[in-house]
Amino acid sequence: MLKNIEVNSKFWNDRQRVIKDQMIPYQWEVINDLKKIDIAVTNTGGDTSAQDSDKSYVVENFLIAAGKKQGKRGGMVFQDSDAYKWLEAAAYSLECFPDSDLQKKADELVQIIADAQESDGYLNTYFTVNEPDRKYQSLYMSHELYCAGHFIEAAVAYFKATGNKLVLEVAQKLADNIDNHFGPEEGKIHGSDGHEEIELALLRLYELTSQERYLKLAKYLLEIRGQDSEFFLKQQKNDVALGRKSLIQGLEILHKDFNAQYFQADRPVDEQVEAKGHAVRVVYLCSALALGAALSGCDKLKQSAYNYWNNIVGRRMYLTGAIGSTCHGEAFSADYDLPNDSIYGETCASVGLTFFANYMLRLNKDGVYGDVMERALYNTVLGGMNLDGKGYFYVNPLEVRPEYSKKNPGLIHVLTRRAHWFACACCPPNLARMVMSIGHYAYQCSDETNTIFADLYMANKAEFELSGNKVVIEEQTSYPWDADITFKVQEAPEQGFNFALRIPQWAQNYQVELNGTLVSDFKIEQGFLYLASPVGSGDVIKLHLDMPIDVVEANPLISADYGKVAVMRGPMVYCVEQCDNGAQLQCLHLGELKDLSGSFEQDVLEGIYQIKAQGLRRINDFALDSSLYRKATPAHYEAQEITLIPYYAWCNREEGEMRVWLNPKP
Ligand code: FUB
Ligand code: ZN
Repeated sequence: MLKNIEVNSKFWNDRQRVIKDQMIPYQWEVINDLKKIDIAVTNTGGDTSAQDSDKSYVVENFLIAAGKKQGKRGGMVFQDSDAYKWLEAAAYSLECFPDSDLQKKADELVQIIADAQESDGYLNTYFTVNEPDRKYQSLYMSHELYCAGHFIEAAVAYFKATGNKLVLEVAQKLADNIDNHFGPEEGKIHGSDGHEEIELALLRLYELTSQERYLKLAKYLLEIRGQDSEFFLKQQKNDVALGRKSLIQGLEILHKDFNAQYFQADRPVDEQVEAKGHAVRVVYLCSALALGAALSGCDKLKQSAYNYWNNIVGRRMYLTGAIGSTCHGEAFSADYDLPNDSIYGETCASVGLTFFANYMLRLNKDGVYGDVMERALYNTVLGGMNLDGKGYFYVNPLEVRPEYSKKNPGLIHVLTRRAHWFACACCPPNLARMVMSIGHYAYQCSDETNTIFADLYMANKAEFELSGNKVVIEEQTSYPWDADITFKVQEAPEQGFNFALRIPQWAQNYQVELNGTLVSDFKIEQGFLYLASPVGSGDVIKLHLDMPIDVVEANPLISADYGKVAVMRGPMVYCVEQCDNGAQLQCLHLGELKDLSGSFEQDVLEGIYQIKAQGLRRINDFALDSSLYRKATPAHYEAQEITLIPYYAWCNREEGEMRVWLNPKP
């Protein structure tokens, strides 16, 4: 296993630093109500519950639940999760950048959370304070296990980073409380939470503690989902009969058309063959299916994970690794329905897709999972934040026109400026925990085959425990800007270890050297290059992947992209912005591949590989203010040099149009 990793990549360190210096302190102030929340006038399009004040109430809610403060609990029913995600991001931040002040704050928060936990292990400020008789009875909307899952994940990370015992005790007591209430036994609840998250968290707790009961419970919660497709409906009807109110302001307690698909609960997971309903829920479920299959060896879980994977990646994913085509229910829609402008593409959903891909890689060493992981990570996940760490996207479009977003209610969820914060603040801390833990995605190991797999390239120094032996590797590279990667084995057991390097699908040409000599003695299997002989202490392995500029097209079944092309280089998707290219970006045409060239520009957008295309712009010879339509007439063009930037860096200069899919040469 990977024991420690020090990420030295400038690319990742730059992003980690802004999260450490901007986002974590900002959110600390928000959750403690040390500052008024600066929420841009936004509509995230899905969750209609509005923050009714500029207070977050997050930490105050725990104090009220603990009886340490008087007052009214505030915020959303799942407001507790903001504290938990902050704690998890802080945990990974402490791993990367030890900081006694931050640790002190986090320790205090752990104590406050512990004080709010009930003696039987139950932990949720809404139900403890407001409706103690309603615990676990409104799981379609309550987010109780969702919040519990976020706490448990945070606890695992915080315990690993700091050794804080209290956090783990609270997590185990909470997991045990859930175990006492959910399960196949008579008298227990035979269902799960409307929003998946607990399943993955229990698996992570199992990995840490080796307590079988957590694996068993995670498996139960995965398998019970959808067994009774009316489980949530029955709870809703019961709430209505008892005259209870909706737990989410603005959402009806009982929708006219109850939709079990929204919760992935219309049928059991092993019968699911399509990604349906709320996208974040789907990928959290999928992550747990994949990790659960890897940990338990269960074939049914494995098959379910594959089914979901094939549908999402084969038919419902954007070029940028965004998922979720509609704002209605923040959801998947239909195969190949991938509109670029009215997209949802929630940042959390791509964080979840990254988790899913990473766990699939653990289940089956196939490089294709690494390709999707990179696609989601380098494009949508990173596009979710400003370069200065002060703004965030919830929705991640591939095409925008600010005026339409402001005036068309169907596009109002698509912001064209990143917001400082959101009433529903799920995305920024999700992104923070992902970026801060990026080192965990660099390698995986197999003790059985004595192999280290390099999955995600980044400069780092990593220590492993492999088959009981210590291995230390230093990796040097400027990836993702080029793909010359050097691994120096600094320590290894005498017999050495097997080394496997992921060859991304975009790398058509590659070569590998061992101690300065080109090697041809390797095999390629499922997207990994396996060196023929074990490597040992002192060995230097150099991998070169060609990273050309590529022009890509979409499957013609995706009507939104039909006839269009996009530009990629390595894992990065490129886009054009109005500030570089003028307005009416739909009139631009790329030239041929040979007309594209690029260079690394340190002074542009904090250092990017920028691409220039010798292209064309259609001349608009429609008389202004006259007609919209006419008989088709041969078009005229003028030459235009087109500037393309990596998608993740868009919207860091002036507000304006942006698009990813472009016209090819006419
Ligand atoms: O419901 C909790 C979180 O809020 C979801 O994961 C997001 O999609 C947002 O709706
Ligand atoms: Zn989110």
